[in-house]
Amino acid sequence: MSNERTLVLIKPDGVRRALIGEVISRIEAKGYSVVALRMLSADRAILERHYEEHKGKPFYEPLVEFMLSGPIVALIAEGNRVIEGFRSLAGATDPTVAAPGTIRGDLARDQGTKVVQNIVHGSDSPESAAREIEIFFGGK
Ligand code: IDP
Ligand code: MG
Repeated sequence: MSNERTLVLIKPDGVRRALIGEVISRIEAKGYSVVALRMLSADRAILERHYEEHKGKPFYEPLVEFMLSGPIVALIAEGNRVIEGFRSLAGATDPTVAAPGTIRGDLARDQGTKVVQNIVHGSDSPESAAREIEIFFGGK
């Protein structure tokens, strides 16, 4: 469907490194539309909801702490197959092996931290997208 939507987060490492424009440029250059955008300092409650599938994993607490370490940008990107398409733009979770040409492959590397710092989050399914868009853009 042409109005498919995904939730993208520019994580604190991306904001600190002044890559907001770079990430948004890649989304727009690919042809997707940015239909909502906000910058925020997430609180623990919002991050626990967002990352609930990872609760109990060894990187969960470092992940939440990392996401609390500075402001983030949340945006909704829209377009046909944007969920899959943004995951493709983002590249593999591990930036060391993420393909060159992807956001993570071009702009991130292993920093030796407990949690992988990889610039962006993108929803992984229509169900995740709906749930995550509600968390960051619902009800206010
Ligand atoms: P994704 O962001 O590519 O969808 P997920 O498996 O959903 O990857 O993990 C969420 C985030 O948790 C990742 O983007 C990364 O920051 C971190 N992460 C995932 N797996 C590991 C790991 O094995 N070690 C350290 N951090 C990880
Ligand atoms: Mg994920």
